[in-house]
Amino acid sequence: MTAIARLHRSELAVPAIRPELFPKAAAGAADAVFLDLEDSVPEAEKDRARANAVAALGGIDWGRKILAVRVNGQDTPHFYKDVIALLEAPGDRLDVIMIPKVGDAREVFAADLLCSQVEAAAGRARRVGLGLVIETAKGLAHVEAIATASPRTESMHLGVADLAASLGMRTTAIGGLNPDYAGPGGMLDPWHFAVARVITAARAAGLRPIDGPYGDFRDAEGLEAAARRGRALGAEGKMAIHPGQVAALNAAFQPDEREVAQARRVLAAMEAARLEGRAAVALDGKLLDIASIRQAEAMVAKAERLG
Ligand code: 1VU
Ligand code: MG
Repeated sequence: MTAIARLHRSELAVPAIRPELFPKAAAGAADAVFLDLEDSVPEAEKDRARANAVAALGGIDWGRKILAVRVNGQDTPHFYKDVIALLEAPGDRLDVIMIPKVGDAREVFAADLLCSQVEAAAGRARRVGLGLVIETAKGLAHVEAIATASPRTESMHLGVADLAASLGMRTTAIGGLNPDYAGPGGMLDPWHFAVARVITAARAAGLRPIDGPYGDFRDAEGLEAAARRGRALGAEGKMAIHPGQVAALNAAFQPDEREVAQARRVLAAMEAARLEGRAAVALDGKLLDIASIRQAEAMVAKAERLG
């Protein structure tokens, strides 16, 4: 099972209660946009936000972006209404339904079943995808089973604020470092375990792993550093909560020319080695072996996909 290869470097959150932001998000450079019905919408505004999102699916030109709507959680009275309204809406522009606070595989089966029923009843030809947000201790504990529970799933997303609350992490920040979590060499990343765990489960299931947002949207340096950390571990992209973060994320998750050129050198060196009947050689004083081919091919393939 491998999710459709889509460009997913940046994913901008847009509160569905603020429809005046939709055209700005559509015109911006984010690879993915999600209209949020969940935690950026007050309880009393849930119906209005849902109606705004439904109207925006066909009412706005979203270009080639991944268009997602984050519905309310399955432990709320809104979830089924959100899914039904989105899938009964005319047109088939919606790419992904994002489900927050996924706790175990049964919740994914239930969501898949509901989607299948509504799609069949509405005569939708195109199957909607799922984006699963891992942001609770329970979800993190079951992340591998969650990742393989439905063939609809395309991506897994780390939700840092809720995860911090659920794990009892002592912070009110959204992403970033914590001075209490410092080693002798300086700051350590308290999100490391969760990020690595979600990336591992997602990659093992052929899904796109998307790192959680960096809430301090005026701190460009902190965002850049957080994006580099996610990228270093294998994240495909990162959520943005402000349009000012999008360009930096697109740049961070784009393989750069030097990296791609080096990957091509690795492939050339390994091809030369193969012709000599060898599988382990040195390039620039460093070991290359057959695993190096897989690393380099993954990087070149991504660069080619991004054009
Ligand atoms: O220059 P203009 O006036 O034309 O535009 C403003 C503003 O309207 C626009 N803008 C956005 N456009 C599209 N999508 C957005 N999310 C968005 N945010 C702002 O950009 C221009 C500059 O805006 P600003 O600096 O004046 O920002 P505001 O003070 O208006 O808004 C800041 C917040 C953070 C409140 C806003 O960006 C926002 O609501 N972000 C998304 C929040 C969200 O969806 N949270 C839930 C998902 S993330 C999560 O779960 C966290 C763990
Ligand atoms: Mg959340």
